Amino acid sequence: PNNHSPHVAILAGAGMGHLTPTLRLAASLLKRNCLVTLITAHPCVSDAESKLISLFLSAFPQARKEQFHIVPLDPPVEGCDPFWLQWEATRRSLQVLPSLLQSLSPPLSALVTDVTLLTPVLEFTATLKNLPKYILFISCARMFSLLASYHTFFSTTHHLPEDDYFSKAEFLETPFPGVGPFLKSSIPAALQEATNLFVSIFKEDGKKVSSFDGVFINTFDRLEPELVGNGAKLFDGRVMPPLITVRLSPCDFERGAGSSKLGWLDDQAPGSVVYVSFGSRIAIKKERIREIGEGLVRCGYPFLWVVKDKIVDKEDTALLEDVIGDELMEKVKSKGLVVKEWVDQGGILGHKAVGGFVNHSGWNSVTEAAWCGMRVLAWPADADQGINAEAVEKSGLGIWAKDWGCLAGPNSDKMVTGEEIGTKIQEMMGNDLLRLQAQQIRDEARNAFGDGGSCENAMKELIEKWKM
Ligand code: BUP
Repeated sequence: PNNHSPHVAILAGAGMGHLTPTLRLAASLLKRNCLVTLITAHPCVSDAESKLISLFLSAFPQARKEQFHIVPLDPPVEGCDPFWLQWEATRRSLQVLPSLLQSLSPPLSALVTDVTLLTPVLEFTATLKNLPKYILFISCARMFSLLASYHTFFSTTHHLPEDDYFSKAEFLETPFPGVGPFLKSSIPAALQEATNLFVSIFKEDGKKVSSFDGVFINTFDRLEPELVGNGAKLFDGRVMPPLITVRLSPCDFERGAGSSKLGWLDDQAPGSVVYVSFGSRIAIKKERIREIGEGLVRCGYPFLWVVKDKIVDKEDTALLEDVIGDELMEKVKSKGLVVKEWVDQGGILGHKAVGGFVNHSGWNSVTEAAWCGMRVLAWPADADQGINAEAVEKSGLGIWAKDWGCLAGPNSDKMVTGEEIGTKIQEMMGNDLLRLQAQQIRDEARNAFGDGGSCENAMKELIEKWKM
């Protein structure tokens, strides 16, 4: 960095699905000679988050770190997702932001904020008039269109009144240009309950996206052709911020966070292994975990299976045997590798032995699969995952087990047997067309993000603009 290096502050949000792409963006800016100040909340919800921040800071000693203290919600809210609570508590703890940002030297060229913090960030930076502000959107562009248009769903001139809007419609038409209707079942469950805390955040923040100068988003044309490059310029009488597509794929500093099971993978035949992981924060019921195990035993392919049955890793203390049961444990041991720990997903997806990925379609996982040309069997739980699964299916990256309902969460009562799971995995692993499509997607991703590609050029231009 020199005098002409832009200085970018990045405000991180809670949860590995948010922190991981945030640190990848920070790493990418540092590698492009920007000065970066990372702003994080203290304390983090999970151990995985604290560990990743430390790994990042050791790998990039030139990065600056600022932290602010979370003021816990008063009165405390019981029984709510701890990551949502952290988002809400963070929103209420950002009064420190103006003085913190003003104290940074050299003066900031830009601020990038996690998508969960939009309204308070605008409020607390209102005095910093000339500071360009960007959103880091950690999901797909289609989900962004839902955020930007969500408040208009309830408009009484065109739609049903709020209370029965979701109970009456199968599809939700969005007025957002270029975006087809949403399947009601793909819309996050929380956004279908008029009184949910998340609804008010989403409505309030959705109206504000147009106050930002741009949206960093990890997607590319082949995954979402109807949105990337054709992003709406105008919507609801507002000028929409441009979508800045960025490649946020696994970085070297993440490697130390978990094992990549290299020894075991090296012994497996190329393309033979099914990798199974449902992200960092989905608690799956024991009965379902056991059916998944039965399915893996039946599918006939070796597998690497990451088991998780608690939302927050600090509470995930049960022994693997107790979660899946001794009998199943014996069966799975002879056919695959089952672990209950953080793994190096980037390393695993890039290993030549791995031939398919069964996952919940968290957007980071989907884009990591796309980057590695790995076919996917999507079994979404909730949140944005149904909308992400639509992109998996439409782009040809994978198949979506739609008739299984939700993997976990409020609408996950449907019984899915081990036999069904095993058959569906065989369907994915035996599908050569899918394998080729996934490889094509990888090649197109590399073109878009490679030197001279459209995304790379846009990023260079932006950094030049920050220097002015
Ligand atoms: Br679990 C696990 N190792 O063992 P998603 C996850 N990851 O590297 P989520 C590991 O965490 P949200 C593990 O590669 C991805 O980058 C994985 O993000 C990494 O799902 C990230 O896929 C998980 O978006 O977050 O965790 O459900 O709810 O925000 O989508």
